[in-house]
Amino acid sequence: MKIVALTGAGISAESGIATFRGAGGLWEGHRVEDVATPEAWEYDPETVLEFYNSRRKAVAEAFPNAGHIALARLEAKHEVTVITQNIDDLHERAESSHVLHLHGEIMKARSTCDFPRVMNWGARDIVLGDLCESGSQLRPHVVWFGEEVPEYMRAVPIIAQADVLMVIGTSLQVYPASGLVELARPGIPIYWVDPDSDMAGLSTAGEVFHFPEPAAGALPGIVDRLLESQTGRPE
Ligand code: BJW
Repeated sequence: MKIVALTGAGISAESGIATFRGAGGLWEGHRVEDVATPEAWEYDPETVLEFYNSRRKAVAEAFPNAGHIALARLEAKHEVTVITQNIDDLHERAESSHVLHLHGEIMKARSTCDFPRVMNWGARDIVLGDLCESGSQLRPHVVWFGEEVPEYMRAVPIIAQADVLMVIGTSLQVYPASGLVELARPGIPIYWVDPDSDMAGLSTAGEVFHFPEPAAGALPGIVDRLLESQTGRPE
């Protein structure tokens, strides 16, 4: 079976990485909407770099949790793609083989010249004065509000071909990632794993099975059943 997991900040919450919205979803008083924009970068790049430097450090110190590890285990029997909105590398460190990052990767840096180059950067800080070969300032390789989401077009056919979709730890408040769920084929099982029960963002023709639990608790059992299942349904 082709299984696609669309993940958001909630899957990394139990690894100690804060979510964006709701309790704890602030960074020193900043909302992500105020810091993760090209305008913020233009007017106050130092604050933007500090925001990402502190988050890069948090990611480097974190470990994949039982949720990330369970998803990787699914590959023993199924063709699995993880489409994540997260910029952390916890799916990769849990050994998921096919991970598509819609909103970029914090361990990479990108030049700000006309033909931007992406480079592996690792856990160290990016500071003003870190330049690419052609002399432009480096920035985190992430997608800010108002910027295009280049990986979106790669995600569309992957979702559209899924036999099973898992939607894990995302509020589905950010476009265009939020619209991907609507592209699932009618009737396919959709495992929605999120302690929040507000279905406002979840518009789909699939058959939704809600697990209102933290991902690290719920996913190991769900994965065990999917490894046994012939139909992909949680019977
Ligand atoms: C748990 C849990 C546990 C907790 N276990 N679960 C007005 C209307 C509509 C759209 C727009 C509008 N104005 C502007 C827009 C467009 C804008 C947008 O959507 N804005 C909204 C805020 C309204 N989008 C854009 O600008 C995007 N670009 C764009 O649209 O370009 C045009 C385009 C058109 C067509 C095709 C392609 C492009 C770019 C969006 C970039 C978003 N970037 C960020 C920052 C990235 C870098 C960084 O990380 O700093 O991405 S914002 C932030 O939100 C981050 C996340 O990936 C993203 C989504 O958040 P997520 O993952 O859903 O987290 P939360 O915190 O919201 O939810 C966590 C969930 O976990 C909750 O449900 C909890 O209950 C749950 N949970 N513990 C399981 N233990």
